[in-house]
Amino acid sequence: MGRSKFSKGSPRFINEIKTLVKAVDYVLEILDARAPRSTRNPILSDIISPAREVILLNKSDLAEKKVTTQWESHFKANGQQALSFSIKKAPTVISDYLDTIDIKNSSNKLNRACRIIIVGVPNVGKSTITNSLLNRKTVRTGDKPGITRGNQWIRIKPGLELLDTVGILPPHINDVTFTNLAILGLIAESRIDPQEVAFSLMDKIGDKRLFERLISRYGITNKVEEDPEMILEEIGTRRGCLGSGGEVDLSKASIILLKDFREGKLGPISLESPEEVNETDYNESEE
Ligand SMILES: Nc1nc2c(ncn2[C@@H]2O[C@H](COP(=O)(O)OP(=O)(O)OP(=O)(O)O)[C@@H](O)[C@H]2O)c(=O)[nH]1
Ligand SMILES: [Mg+2]
Repeated sequence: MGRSKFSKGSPRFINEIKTLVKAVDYVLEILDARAPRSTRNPILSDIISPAREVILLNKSDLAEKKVTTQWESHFKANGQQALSFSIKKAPTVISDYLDTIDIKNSSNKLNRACRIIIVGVPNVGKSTITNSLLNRKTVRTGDKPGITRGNQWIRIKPGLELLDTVGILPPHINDVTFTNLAILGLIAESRIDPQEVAFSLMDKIGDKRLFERLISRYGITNKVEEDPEMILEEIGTRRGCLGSGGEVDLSKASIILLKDFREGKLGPISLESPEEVNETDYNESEE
């Protein structure tokens, strides 16, 4: 049923990251707390042992607290080290966490600095986390995928080096993951239809009975009967998204809705929970 979607350009980076991951002492895999399974790279989880990996669920300010807690427990129940946080709200959380790792001891044992690598799909906050560990130097961050263009080693403190990496998507992405990544804005615009993605987001909002958030955000007064298409029409009318013939441009309205979701303007919304997820939806089209 599911399509296999090849993400152009990834294999080169995947191989490079695979090599680096094997050569370092610890791996911090950053996930988006709104969609931890969809933002996890199965290729990496296959090659990293849980003892060397920490799963960091970032952007918890944008996700539903209860669901994020469930994800953290889910990973821990599977024998993985996991921590959820918002680096924006709690900028010291990772440096505090690294203090718990016995860096000095590891670097003495290794006879060189302890090396940590930060990996993850684009835009999950890898560089923001890296910056949180630096005092003066900064690396570039930005609200769109693909900001970091090359891997860079940074000396955090004596005995500790950290590598901020380029965000990569796995080479094969199934339908459920593709939809979640598209809602999060991680799939190239040329590969998606914004209206289709907005409908998928509204399906999720509807399932959580959160339509009233849309109604109040956009000041909708007409009776829209929680109908996604009508809501999109209303957003378009109210935000002046009109086509050349004066008709509402649903594509432009969809882009507004998606941008608002991504920036948290609709309130915290989780796109997937460990309970809801049907593993076969994720696995059936993977190669
Ligand atoms: N709301 C919120 N935004 C965050 C958080 N962490 C990072 N961001 C924002 O997410 C965007 C992407 O952050 P980056 O640090 O550039 O992400 P990255 O993973 O390095 O991205 P690439 O280099 O493109 O792979 C930026 O606009 C950050 O300000 C967070 O905890 N909460
Ligand atoms: Mg980056």
